[in-house]
Amino acid sequence: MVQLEYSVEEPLNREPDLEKLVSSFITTEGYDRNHGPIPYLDASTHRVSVSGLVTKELSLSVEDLKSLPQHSVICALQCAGNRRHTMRTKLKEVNGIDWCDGAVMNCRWGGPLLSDVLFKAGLSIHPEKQSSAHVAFACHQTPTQDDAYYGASIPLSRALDASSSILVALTMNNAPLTPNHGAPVRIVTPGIAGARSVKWLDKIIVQTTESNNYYQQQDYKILPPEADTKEKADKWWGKVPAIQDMPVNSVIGVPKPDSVVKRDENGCVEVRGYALPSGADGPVTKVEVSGDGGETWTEAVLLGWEESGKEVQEGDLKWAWCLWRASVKVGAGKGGRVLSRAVDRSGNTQSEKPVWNWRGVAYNGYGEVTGLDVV
Ligand SMILES: Nc1nc2c(c(=O)[nH]1)N[C@H]1C(S)=C(S)[C@@H](COP(=O)(O)O)O[C@H]1N2
Ligand SMILES: [Mo]
Repeated sequence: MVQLEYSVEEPLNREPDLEKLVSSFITTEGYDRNHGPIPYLDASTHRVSVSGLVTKELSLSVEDLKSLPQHSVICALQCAGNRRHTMRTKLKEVNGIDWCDGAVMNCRWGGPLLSDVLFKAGLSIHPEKQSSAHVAFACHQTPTQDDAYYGASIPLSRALDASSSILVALTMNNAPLTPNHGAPVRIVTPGIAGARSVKWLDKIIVQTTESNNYYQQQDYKILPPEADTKEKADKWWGKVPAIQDMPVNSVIGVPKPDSVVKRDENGCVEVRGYALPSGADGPVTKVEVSGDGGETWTEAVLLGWEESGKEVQEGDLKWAWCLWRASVKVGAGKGGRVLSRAVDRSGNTQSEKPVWNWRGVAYNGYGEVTGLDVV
């Protein structure tokens, strides 16, 4: 029997304090998102099978995975429900955990490339089927809130592309994975919603269809606004694609909402936050802030890797978040508000008028801090 912590009824879901989160380029204590209990697996006996449309089925131990070439990637891993609280409060009530802006972490992950693991198994798939095929990941160690297991899938084309840096990860920040983050092995999908980064991985399957799991089929999808009741949502799940790439985003971490902020001699306030590129379109190239409701914008300073010490190389930044700092003019008085907006390498921008969706996922309206008492 696998030892479990937490339960299907009450899984561990928590996010760190935002000010702390934006104080370091590499996140040491990230958020936790679980749809069931946390299993404590034995790394010495755990196995990951590779099956489906492959020429040779594999059953890999952690040692086998360590014997493949090891890669590392710094990437932001973000729950698609990050910022749901803002959608709920600014637009309309949504369904799901009330995440504020902290359901994201920027870590260094290590392990073999998924593409190398797939190459080792060899593909046995009709060329015509290859472009629409998927790679499914699963964890059958425990049931989840809505299904008998946890599963997800991504397009095979993305998985086979070594430059997409998808890892069968064994380490986080140069240490073995901890149980809450998926020990001994998880998938890490840079640029793609956290829901596809399956923890406690035990199966990789090459298949012609998407994962059948609840979290691929009936959750983590952007339903159209007309799907505004459970009955209507149920009609839409099968018609809307599963979220893969996450959209460009930015968030203000400092000052905190409803806090007292002091202006400098120029009438400016110090603001700090993080910004995320869209999918594979990183890095973030520009962040702007506004202290007058979007009339005028001031460019922020992007902090990048220099802040995090020599361990990080500049070329590492494609999948990473970017921390930023700005000094912005804000009028004195109560009810002060500052906005932020980011642009990535491909020119993707945040939504000025974000659209409501039933599950409150992939919110990327402007970053915003409100209720400031500006003195
Ligand atoms: N096996 C399993 N993997 C999982 C989940 C889960 O509930 N079970 N949650 C997913 C979701 S929705 C997210 S956002 C990330 C969260 O990863 P973290 O807990 O390490 O932050 O893990 C993903 N992988
Ligand atoms: Mo998630």
